[in-house]
Amino acid sequence: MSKANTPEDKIEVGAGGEWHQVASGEHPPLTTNQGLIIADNQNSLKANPYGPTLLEDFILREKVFHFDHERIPERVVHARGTGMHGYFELTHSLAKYTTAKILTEVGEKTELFTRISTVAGGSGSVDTPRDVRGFAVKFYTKEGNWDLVGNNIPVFFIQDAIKFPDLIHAAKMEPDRAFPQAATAHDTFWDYISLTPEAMHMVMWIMSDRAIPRSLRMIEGFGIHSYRLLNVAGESTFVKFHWRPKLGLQSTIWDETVKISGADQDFHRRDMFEAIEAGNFPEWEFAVQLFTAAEAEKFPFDHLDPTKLIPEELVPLQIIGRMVLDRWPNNFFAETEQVAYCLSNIVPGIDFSNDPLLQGRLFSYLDTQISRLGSPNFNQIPVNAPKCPFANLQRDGHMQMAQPAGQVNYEPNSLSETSPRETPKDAFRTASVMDTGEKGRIRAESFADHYSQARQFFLSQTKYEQAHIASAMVFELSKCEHVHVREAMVGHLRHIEESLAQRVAVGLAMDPLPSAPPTAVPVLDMPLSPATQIIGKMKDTLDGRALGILIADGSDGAALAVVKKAALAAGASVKIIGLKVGGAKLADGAMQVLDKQLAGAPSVIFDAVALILSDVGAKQLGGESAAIDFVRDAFGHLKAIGVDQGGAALLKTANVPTDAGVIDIKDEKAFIAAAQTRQWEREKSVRTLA
Ligand code: HDD
Repeated sequence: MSKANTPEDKIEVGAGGEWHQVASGEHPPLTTNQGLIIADNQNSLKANPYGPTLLEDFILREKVFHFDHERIPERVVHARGTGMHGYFELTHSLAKYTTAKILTEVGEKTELFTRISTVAGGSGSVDTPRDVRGFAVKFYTKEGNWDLVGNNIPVFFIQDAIKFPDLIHAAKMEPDRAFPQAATAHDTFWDYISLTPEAMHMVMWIMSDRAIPRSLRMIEGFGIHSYRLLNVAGESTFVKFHWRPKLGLQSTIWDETVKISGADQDFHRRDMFEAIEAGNFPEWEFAVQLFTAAEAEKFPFDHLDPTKLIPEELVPLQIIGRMVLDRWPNNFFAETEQVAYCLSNIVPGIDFSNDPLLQGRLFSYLDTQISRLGSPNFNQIPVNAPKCPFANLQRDGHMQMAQPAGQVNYEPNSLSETSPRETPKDAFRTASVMDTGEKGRIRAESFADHYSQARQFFLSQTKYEQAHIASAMVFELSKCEHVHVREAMVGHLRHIEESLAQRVAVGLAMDPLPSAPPTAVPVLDMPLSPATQIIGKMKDTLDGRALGILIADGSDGAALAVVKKAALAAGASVKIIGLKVGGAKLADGAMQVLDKQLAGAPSVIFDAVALILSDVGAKQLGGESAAIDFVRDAFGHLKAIGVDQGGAALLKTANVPTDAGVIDIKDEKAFIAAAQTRQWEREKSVRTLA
């Protein structure tokens, strides 16, 4: 709950059919749903002190009845999500291209609700599996709600919506055994993918560190499909939408993210909550790629194929606005769970393209809300209701909240002076596009190239990122029990890049290399696109990052204060960790209260660590496996480690070597500089890659 949003001295109560606020201390009486005041909320009505509970107890029955029905079906995909309120502000007008007010009224702030999610896991699954992140934004514009429902990856697995149910069945837990939860590392997923060559570009992205983000505040978002913008003259321009995080991109290391999943199941949700609570509102730039149909003709790929992206180097991004997330929802269920994104929520001046995946999605999202929310009136739920006027003659249905008055519920009519009418002015228009051709279950020939952009992506990565892709493939395929599935995947990799296939084959002890499947068209060497890197888009900063300082009895309080101050000044959040949360006795005898107990605060939840320890403290921690893991993992996950003499002694006990990323905290500036990035050069010394 954001402090700015809900004053702590107010709570909401329902009365007279409405929820309203009362001052704290007032304690409104607890009532039934009918308003009957309840005297005893602890004891059910019994025949006598030892006797049976009476069926007559309607207060008990009402309470338990409601509880029994509290859950609704979770989303079939993207069940685990974190939602935030915020606003969009336009900084550059696209009036030349569109009539949409949200894209033309510079300086205008539009309220929005954003939900960021994982895809495969259930609603209670961990925040940090290797997975795509959904990135859905509902803009409450003056002209109706506009839902932009994208992901943190700019391409998708499949080219046609008819394949989606199979893709998701294969990716989610296997139906006979009901595991693995929230993981693609299993046979059915890779079996399906190996038989779906169009997925190969997406495979490169999900095997990259994009699928293991450090924070939801440090991911990009993409609308993926081409949409159309329509201007006053009715001319249309194609557009792709992008979100770019102000904090830069940042990912984790695979071993680290596996351990984060154990240390803090809610790692991403908590990170977002704490940032908003602290007033560090996450922000994204909103950018567009604009291109005409004639320009699209010249692309060496079809932009209507959702397994392709338009490299930023080919069509540069134009930044036109920003999104700020500044308010945590008051109630998770009411808002984050009940928010219903529909791709069909669009505003005048924006229109769809013929992308076959987008066309299928237009049906699915509206349809699924009936299963989830149980009624076609889901649009009346506050988080889904538009904030502009709306009026129509749709009526009735389960859980109808509106009570329209009058005789007329049809159009046209001659009986009402006030009933809503068709209005061409400011209305939604569809782009006038000529579409002719032969009907059939067909895939365009221009969709046939499945490998060139996968190759372009792989070759555009830094050597570190390439190594991570190879290692991720080895990890995932090692979890496949069917050897022919592993072989089929390595066969595909040969089309993407032979050296990648070789690396993965070595990692799987697969010899000889399996043959590559036939391709419909030759694989092209496309110009590299460094904009697809994470490392290229990382920011050397502690802004939004966390420093963990490990101390014990006897630690130097002055040194602690200096490091903490420097880290805070650099924008980090700082947590002090030790054996007992109540405190540690510093060298000068003062008690230092701790933020976290060591057992619950392994180094994986921090971006950099400092070890400020006396010789006695180092000895004491040297006997604690949690402390040994703390420093070994910090080193293994390429983090900067600040040490004093005791800290260095603990490293020695843990057999952790020193290198350029292990820094004497006396030079706090050097430590802070190193803490702003990962020690990539260290990686080859700590693990075999691929
Ligand atoms: Fe989807 C949810 C993103 C293809 C069917 N999808 C959903 C959400 C996101 C995406 C972010 C969660 C929304 C929320 O937070 O409530 N989906 C995508 C992207 C796709 C995509 C970026 C490809 C470019 N999806 C896709 C296809 C279909 C669906 C092809 C069906 C044919 N998606 C759904 C769904 C969900 C959904 C079943 C589940 C819950 C919901 O819609 O509201 O309708």
